[in-house]
Formats: sequence, C-alpha cells, structure tokens
Amino acid sequence: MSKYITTPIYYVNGEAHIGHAYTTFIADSVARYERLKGEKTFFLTGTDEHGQKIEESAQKNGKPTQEFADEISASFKNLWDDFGISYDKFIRTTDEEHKIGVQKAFETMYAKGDIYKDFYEGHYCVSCETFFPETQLVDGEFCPDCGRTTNIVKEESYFFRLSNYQDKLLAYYEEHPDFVLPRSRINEVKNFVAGGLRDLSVTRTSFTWGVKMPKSMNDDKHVMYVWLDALLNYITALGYGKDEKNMDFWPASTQFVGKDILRFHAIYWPAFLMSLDLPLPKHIGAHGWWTRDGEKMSKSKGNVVAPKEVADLYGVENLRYFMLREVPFGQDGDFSQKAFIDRINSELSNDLGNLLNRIIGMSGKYSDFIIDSEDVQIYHSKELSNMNGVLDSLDKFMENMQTHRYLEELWKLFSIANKAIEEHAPWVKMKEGKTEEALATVALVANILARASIMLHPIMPNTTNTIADALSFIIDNASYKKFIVEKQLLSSFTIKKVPPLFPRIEEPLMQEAPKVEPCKPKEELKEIDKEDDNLIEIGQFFETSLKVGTVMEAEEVPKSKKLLKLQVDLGEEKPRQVIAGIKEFYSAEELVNTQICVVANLKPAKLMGMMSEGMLLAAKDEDGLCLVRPEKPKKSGTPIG
Ligand code: ME8
Repeated sequence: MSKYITTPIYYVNGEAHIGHAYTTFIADSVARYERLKGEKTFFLTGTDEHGQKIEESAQKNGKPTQEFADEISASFKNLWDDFGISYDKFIRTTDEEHKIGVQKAFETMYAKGDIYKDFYEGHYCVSCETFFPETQLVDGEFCPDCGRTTNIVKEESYFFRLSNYQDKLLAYYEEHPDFVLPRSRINEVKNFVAGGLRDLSVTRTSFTWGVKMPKSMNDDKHVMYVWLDALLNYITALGYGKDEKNMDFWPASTQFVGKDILRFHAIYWPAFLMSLDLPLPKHIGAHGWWTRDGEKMSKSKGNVVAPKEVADLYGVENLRYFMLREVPFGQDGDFSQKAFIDRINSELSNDLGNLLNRIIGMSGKYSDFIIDSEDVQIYHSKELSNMNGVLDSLDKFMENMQTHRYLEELWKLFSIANKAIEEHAPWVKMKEGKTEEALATVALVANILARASIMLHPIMPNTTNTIADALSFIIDNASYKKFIVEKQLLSSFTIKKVPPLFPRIEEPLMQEAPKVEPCKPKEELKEIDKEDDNLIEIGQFFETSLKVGTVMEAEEVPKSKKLLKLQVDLGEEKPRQVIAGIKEFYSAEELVNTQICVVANLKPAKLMGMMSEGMLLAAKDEDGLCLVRPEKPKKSGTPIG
C-alpha cells in the first residue's frame, strides 16, 4: 500500500517560523522513514494564498496580491529546499490545476445537493468590511479588531450542508478510534460535532481574492471560502479534477496539522470528502504548540524563533533532532537554547559522535582501519540479541508518530555499544594478545553504528550518510533490508576517518529572546523609597483587584441627586450592584452596555440603604468627571494591572 503524507499549506502572510518547521520536519521524517522501508510514498507541502487576510497583508506591504503571494511562497519553498525537505510536490493554491480541482469539487458537491444558495447572516464590521462569527465577538457585539459595534448584515452565500454530516461524522469517529492521533484529541472534536453543526458558508461576495466559481454556476460575484479552497489542496495536488494521475495515493496515510487547525481537518475536511464520495485520511496527526523559553511566540514580543537562523548557527539536522526528540507528539513543546545545546552536547556529541571516533581510533591502532565482523557472533551474541530487540521495537513508535520515543529507544543502541567497550576493554585485550576478541568488539560497535545510522536516517539524513560512508555502505532500502530486516552483519571493510560530526557547543550562539521588562528589584525600590515616602511596593498595588466591567442595567436612585444604581457584569455568576455618585455627569441610559473599570475587592458598603459591591474608577477635575474605560472592548471580568 502506498503512503501519502501531508503538512498544512502555510499562509503566505509572513515568514516561516519554528512551528512551521516542526510540522514540516516531522512529516519529512515520516515520509523518509516510509521510503526507507520501501513504501511508495508521496509527500506534499505548499502554501495557502487566497482570502482576505492575504489580500490585506499584501496591501499593508504595498504590493499587488499575486506578487506578494509569489514572494512569500518562494521564501517557504526556498527554506524547505535549503533544509533538504524531501517533498514530492509543493502546491500553491494559486496554481491553475488547483483552482480547476476546487471548481470541480464545488460542482460535484452542488450536483449532489450538498451546496445550496441562501443568505449569510452574520456580524459585520463596516469599518473592517469583515464578517465575524459570534464566537469571536467581544461581549457578543463588538468587533475583535477595531472595537466598533458590529451590525447584523445579510450577504448572499452558498452553503455546504455540514449539518447533514453530523451523525455520519460521529459514527465515523466511533468506528475509527485512530482517525485523530493522539487519541486523546478526538474528544474535543466529538464534543464540537455533538454540540450541533451548522451549515457552512463556502463562498464570499465581499472580496475577490479567491478561487472563482465554476463557469457552470453562472454566478461570478462569489469566490470560494478560503478553507474550502485550502483543504481541497490535499487532493488537487494528486490531480483531482484534472488528470487524476496520482489519485491512487489517496486516501492519505497521515495528515499532520497543528492543534490550532484540528477542527478544520477533523470535521470540515472529512465532511467534504464524504460529499465527494472519497475515502477519509487514515490519520490526522495533531501536534502541540511550540513556545520559546516558556512564552508564546509573537512578532510583537520579538521572540519568534526563525528556523533559518537556528539552522545557520547550529545545523538544521541538530534542530530536527532536538525538536523531534524533545516533545511527545501531541504535547506542547518549548524551545530553549539551553535545552537545545544540552541535547546536542550530551546525546549527539557524547553518545553518538564519540562512539564513531572511538572505533575509528581503535581500528586505526589495532588493525590498520580494517573492520571485520567474522568473530562478532562468538564474543558478542548477547549484545547482538539486545541490539536486535531494540531495532524490532522501533517501528511502532514511528508509525504512531512518537518520534521522541523512537529516538529514546534508538539511543539504547549506544548504551549497548558503550557498555560492551567498557566490559571488554579492547585496549586490555590487545595487551593480553587477545586480538580477535578486541577486534570483535570494535566490529560489534561498527555494526551497531551502521544500524543506528540507518534508523536515524529519516531524522538526520546527511549526518547519517556521512556515518554510513565512513562504514563503507549506503543507506537505502537495500541496506535497510539487509541490516535491519535480515540482520546481516557488515562484511569486512576499511573505515574512513571523518571530522567530528557534532563539535561540542561551549556557549549559546544565538541571541536570547528579548525579556519582558522585569520588575525593579527590591533594593532599587528601597533606594527610591528614601527619596519619596509615598511610593509603594508593586505587591501593594496588586492587593487591589481592578477589573473590566460591563454595565448591564442602570437606573437613578430615587431622591438622590448624585447616585445611580448599576448592575455590572464582572464575568461572575451574577452581576454586581454598584452604587455610584456620577448622576450629575452621566445619564442611566447612556451607561447601559458600556464598559467601565471597577475595584472588585472592596468590602461591600451600604449607600442610602442599598448594598454597593464595588467602586468605579473615574477622573475628576474642574471640568467635571469622566469614567475610566478600557480603550478597546474587553471581556467582562478581565483583570487590570
Ligand atoms: O493555518 N507551534 O496556516 P498557518 C507549532 N493555511 N506549530 C505551529 C506553530 C507553533 N507555534 N505555529 C504554526 C494555516 N505552526 C492554514 C492551513 S491547511 C489546509 C491550511 C504550524 O500558516 C502548525 O502546523 O497559520 C499549524 O497548524 C500551522 O503551522 C498553521 O500554519
């Protein structure tokens, strides 16, 4: 059976970062592993180039959209080429073949009755000219981008009958417990589907940067919704809707995605495929999120790790090794330079690099660099059997994408080798005249290294080719069969000297991430204290709980000139009653549905016989009083500080 492995197609609105690199590394490693085993394999990556987001990014950069997309798409492709990523196809959603395939899919779904025309009713921000789903609105009404009030607007749209697939999807998840890996992730998908699926708007009329409608629809004011267009790349890349020449690779064996886009891949995508009467991918492999030094990476923080920078300084294969070894698949991972350097020095330099150097050194001294396996079985049958045990255990880890377990297990080979060297001490055996035994130990280690380099090849292709070259063989499916499946020993060969593969890293080579402004140390504060006794410690400030509140109701307090009675939502179970002396400056009506800042941990007090459970922040001068409000809408209860 053939193997088809995909990465998401990346948006062309910015350069690649380490998260993109991780998905691409893991997919590349699995593709290489399958090829090594002799499987017919197709590995796809590419770029997602349509939609309003890209159009806007191009505008911000002052470039025509296509030109902008061309540039960023090329930067992804060049990076992957630089990194030796072994993709079979790099798809762009602006490719003509892709557009034809998307139109064909649309026609097929329409003919089946799964697409119908109606009106999209949604929250529209006129200023941003964008629809927002209810879930993204701030307090159910405000635009998450500019904070302005959104309007409910109707736009003509074609809809995909997603609701029809709710039961079919749920049944599919039940019957295929490994559809989403790791298995633990399926619950969030099931809950979402079980909560009810609404039909999906799959076209837009508010912008033009997208795949046009098929001619047969005779309706050019619509363009395709970017996720319909994007998801279909996985089949258009195989020729769907055109020459279909590679469609026999479908269904995909594993589609790698970050957990951020699991919903699209585990709900919309299978529903589209069901509608097209195509089989579903075997696995959606959803991996976790990478942070840097424990912090979310973002352009504004300036802490994004550029994979090119790391690779230039430390070597791309070291980076691949680190990322695939560091995190259990599915869990979040953290990139810290210290952890990275520690792994290079201890696991790559000490465990692997030194072993190769040691046998080059020993065989040079003892046998003029000639290594012969003829006596290995006699002196090292125990080690050979341990070695084979490790090798036999590896496949299941890679098939489950557990690269960290795969590598952890693989590293046991080096322990076996090092232990054999310590126990058999070839230098002592040579002194005692037991040359055969000494040379058998050196040959055992060479055999272990040969196997380790074959199995490590999918993760570190070039480095392992260098090791194999030193050991006079080539890593390919034939050597995989010979050494891993049939367990043959290396025939006699002359080992080559190689420069150290993993020079030790003594100090960090990359600039550390900019730190978030640290709090002033206490000593410094004390110094200032001497000058001004009014200053407080930061902790004293945080004793006050300040929160954003939304005024739900407001009314005048009868017989009071100053007081208004407000019901304020602080994100708690029920609103708080706040009695505020602001009636001279604000009417009750104008306060409703606005946001204010509230001291939330004041002891409740009675004012005119009514409980007040908080205090508003306001500024007052000779011109009057004004309330302190958040600059943009925030969720009720958001802490201020
Ligand atoms: O979502 N940690 O593209 P995108 C781990 N075009 N992985 C990360 C990451 C991080 N910090 N940041 C990004 C899109 N990724 C759509 C996909 S597919 C039909 C359309 C990786 O450029 C991860 O794989 O935003 C995530 O799913 C993907 O990049 C999102 O890339």
